[in-house]
Amino acid sequence: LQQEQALKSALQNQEIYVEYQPKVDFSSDELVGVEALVRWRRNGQVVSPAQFIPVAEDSGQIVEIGRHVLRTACRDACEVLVGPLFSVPVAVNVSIRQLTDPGFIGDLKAALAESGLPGHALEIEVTESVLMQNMEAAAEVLGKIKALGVRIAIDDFGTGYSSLAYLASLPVDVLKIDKFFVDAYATHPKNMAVITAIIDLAQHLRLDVIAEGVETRSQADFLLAHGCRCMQGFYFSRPLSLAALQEYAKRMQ
Ligand code: G
Ligand code: G
Ligand code: MN
Ligand code: NA
Repeated sequence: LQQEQALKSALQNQEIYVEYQPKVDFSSDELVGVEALVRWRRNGQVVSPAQFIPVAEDSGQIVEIGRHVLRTACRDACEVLVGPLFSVPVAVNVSIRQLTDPGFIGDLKAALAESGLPGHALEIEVTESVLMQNMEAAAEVLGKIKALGVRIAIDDFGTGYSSLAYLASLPVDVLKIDKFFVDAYATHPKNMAVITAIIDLAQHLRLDVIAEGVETRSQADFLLAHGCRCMQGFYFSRPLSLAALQEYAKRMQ
């Protein structure tokens, strides 16, 4: 309850902000997207979303926080990422509570309309486990998101035991290989097989694929050698402030 109160004033006092982590095509060194990641600066200290998202999820405050992240990300992306010479999508994470909130599609439309961001320049990241928890509701709302031209990525892919038949029926654009497999592929060779299987699956389903949590050159080399060009992780960049992203995007152009 204390955290709940604190989150409430955090929103009012604008302590909730967004950072952006670049997604890179390692074969061409091009910026291909960014992921918006929420942050809470509390008394000068940054609180991890891993700590406060679950609290916000239980209290329902995730809906308001999520709306703030979505609006901020759309506005920032319009400013920094979308132009006549340069256009890459911004990805926003959404939880099950947000996805199944009756106001979600309205919030999405409003965020696009007020920012002027085209639908195809926005991507929604939903974790695989969320989709599996609530298949029917998820399928319905994903269809509505897709109807706005917005892209859909399955986050943390490989950890959620998807039914492949179900997956193939969803209007999904991207699979994000969970960092668990990327971390451990060298020490646990079975994870190599999981990674290459996900890359093959994406190719056969004609989906894009991106690996997350890439921290070393050898991980990047391995992924590229197996047909996964797009990557995200500390090897390329940590999550950045909007100003730092702007600098990063300029250097990559
Ligand atoms: O940014 P960081 O790697 O610390 O994020 C930790 C977790 O919080 C990740 O699972 C990430 O998906 C989640 N997360 C980050 N930003 C958001 C957000 O805006 N909304 C939701 N629902 N989850 C987020
Ligand atoms: O669950 P999700 O995939 O959205 O999690 C994203 C989280 O992963 C963010 O909190 C981000 O800060 C973190 N992250 C991004 N790249 C790396 C990386 O290379 N290594 C580690 N350990 N964490 C990363
Ligand atoms: Mn994500
Ligand atoms: Na992610």
